[in-house]
Amino acid sequence: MSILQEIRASVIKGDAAGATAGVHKALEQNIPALTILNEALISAMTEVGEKFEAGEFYIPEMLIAARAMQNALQPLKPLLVESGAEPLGRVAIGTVQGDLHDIGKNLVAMMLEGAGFEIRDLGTNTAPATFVKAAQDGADIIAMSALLTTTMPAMKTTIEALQAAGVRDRVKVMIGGAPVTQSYADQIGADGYSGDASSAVRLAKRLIGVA
Ligand code: B1M
Repeated sequence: MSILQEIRASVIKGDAAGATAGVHKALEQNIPALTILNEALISAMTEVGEKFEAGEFYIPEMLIAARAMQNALQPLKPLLVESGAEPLGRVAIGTVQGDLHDIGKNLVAMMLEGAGFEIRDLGTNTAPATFVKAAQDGADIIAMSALLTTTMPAMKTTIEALQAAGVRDRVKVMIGGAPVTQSYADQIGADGYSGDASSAVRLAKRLIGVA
């Protein structure tokens, strides 16, 4: 079994120590951090989701796999987040109200930080009022993540709350997460959508006019 397959298997079975040790080993073998992230860690979570859908995994298995992934991300973080000079802009990022998924949101935050943005992480289950407050406090971009079809509407509610508070024109709004699409972004009046953490960086730069 290759080291990437080993890491993948460790995450799926929720072996945090094994997954983290595997990442260290892969780095020693000079495997790029992004390859480890995409081909071992994210790929493992995709399989965990498939197993959940097939009724082979339940919530506890998803939780321990998520914990293994979060642990295994730690040695990659310094490589994905290279410190920039002046911040390009301020991003307030959160998972929307009702939604507790944070791995994708954390990855997007990490990559944006690596690209030179200043990040304010609002966490999960973020109320529209919390996004509004972040906009009032000077965020340039409001970034919302949703993993559930049932929580996507909170993105619309948040944009409406920004409008109601009179700060919608002061910020750019970007959205993402597995069920989110460009057409949903257009429908709710977001300024942009991206499907993964790398394109989120390109989008954020475009939104504030630095790319
Ligand atoms: Co949940 N869950 N979960 N879960 N979970 C999904 C999302 C699901 C697809 C599983 C499945 O059925 N196949 C399904 C959603 C179905 C749907 O709505 N269509 C689901 C469900 C149903 C649920 C519960 C309702 C289960 C229940 O209670 N019956 C429950 C809801 C809890 C809640 O939030 N209120 C629930 C709970 C959980 C756990 C807590 C156990 C755990 C989360 C732990 C954690 O995050 N700390 C969990 C997990 C782990 C998953 C899966 C398996 C993995 C998610 C993940 O981390 N993916 C997931 C299945 C799947 O996604 N394949 C599933 C890896 C991550 C890197 O990808 O988050 O997509 P992702 O992020 C990507 C892109 O989407 C994008 O970039 C990231 C990096 O490339 N992106 C953005 C994300 N945010 C972005 C923002 C941007 C731009 C890009 O701009 C701002």
